[in-house]
Amino acid sequence: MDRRSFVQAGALAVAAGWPLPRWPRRTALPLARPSAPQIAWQRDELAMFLHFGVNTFTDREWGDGKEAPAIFDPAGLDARQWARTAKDAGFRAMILTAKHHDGFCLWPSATTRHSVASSPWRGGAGDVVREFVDACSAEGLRAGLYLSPWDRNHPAYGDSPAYNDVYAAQLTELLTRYGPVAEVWFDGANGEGPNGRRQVYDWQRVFGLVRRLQPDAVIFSDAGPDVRWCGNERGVAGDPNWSTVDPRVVSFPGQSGPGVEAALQNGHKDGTLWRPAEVDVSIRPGWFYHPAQDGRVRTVENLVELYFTSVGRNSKLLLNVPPTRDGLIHSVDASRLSGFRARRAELFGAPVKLRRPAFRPRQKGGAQIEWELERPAQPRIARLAENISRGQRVASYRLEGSQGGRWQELASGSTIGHAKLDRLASGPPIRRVRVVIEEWIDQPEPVTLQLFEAE
Ligand code: FUL
Repeated sequence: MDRRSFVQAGALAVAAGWPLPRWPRRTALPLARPSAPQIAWQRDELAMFLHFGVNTFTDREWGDGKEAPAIFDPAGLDARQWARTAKDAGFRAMILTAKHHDGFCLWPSATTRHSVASSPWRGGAGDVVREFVDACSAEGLRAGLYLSPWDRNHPAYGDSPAYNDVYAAQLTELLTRYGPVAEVWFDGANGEGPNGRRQVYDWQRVFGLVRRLQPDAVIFSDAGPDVRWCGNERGVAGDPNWSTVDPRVVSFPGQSGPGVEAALQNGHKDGTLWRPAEVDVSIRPGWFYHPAQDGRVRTVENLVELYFTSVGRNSKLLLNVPPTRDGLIHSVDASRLSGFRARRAELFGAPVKLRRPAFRPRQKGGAQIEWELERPAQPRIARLAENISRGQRVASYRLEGSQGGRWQELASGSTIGHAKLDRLASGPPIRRVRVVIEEWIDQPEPVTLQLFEAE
């Protein structure tokens, strides 16, 4: 019997010291659990994506690989400004496009002359990747790198074995020269090579190389293996959002076909592997900086909305903030980010104090945990969390409040995972609150609840 066909109705064991009902494990498969790097990845909650390169100077989104390196000259480049901006806004990691589809390398690579070494920037002696990782470590941020497999410049692209060697060499440079890399980000783009040649990537080799050179890094792609794409670029994780997947459904980056989008969005309730979803979205309409989009930067309220639909849905927000031609984060973007931080502090700064948690199995199956509020309050947001180091278990829940008598529903949902944020229906002040777990997929584990009053 697999976990899908066995929805356990039983009791929920909560904080230590509470009676722990003994449920025999009746599932055939072990429950998937995260690795230590996957837990660290998820705890970051907020990461900043930086799309930067020749497109910044040509005003394009996808370069064709014919750009002259001479155009790359970000005179005022200051990676510390990127890192400070990220850190001040509460971000814990940054990911840089070391090479985008145009093939221009932001570090001096031995595999090509199409790089910063051929540009006028820092007299051809500069290394954006170096400045980026140094800035990350100076500000205590974890560094990640994006290396596009599609390369519209390299002459070997389309000659599969030859280009796979080039790509492996580039990855080796990035993963051996710059210290610890927390995340390696692979998109699945697989455009045509010269004369219509088709490049066949060797993903097993690529993933194996990352494992060998940076064993603590998580590998992101549509097909993980550690972190999966959330299936859209709108900033919205699926609901439900299982961190577990059936690896047979999306088996390589860039795969399309039936079931792929739903698998990326929702994961699989009965998935055998831990592969949580990452939400990548840009603060501007484009991934790269375009002056004409200075008036179209997301508002603070919109960023808060993204927080609810990503972090608040058991995902991680990878928010793209592209540096300008000067090599700086634009002042409009920077002020939206500090507004985002200030608004989160207002919303989540002062949790309502909860006490005397009580666990009760329900007669009709399921379980509930009840808390007393230290004083009557009108919470507007709830944050639920499972201890994901023990897997993801809750499949359906209801949050209810009471003034002392009848219970009223405040919110309901499906998955919880690392974090689930719910906006609550307004009503009279409540004195008690309870989480009713109606469905879960394995032996219950603790869930925690925080309530916030600000709107
Ligand atoms: C995609 C790319 O084609 C876009 O340019 C961007 O880098 C996005 C994050 O990934 O695959």
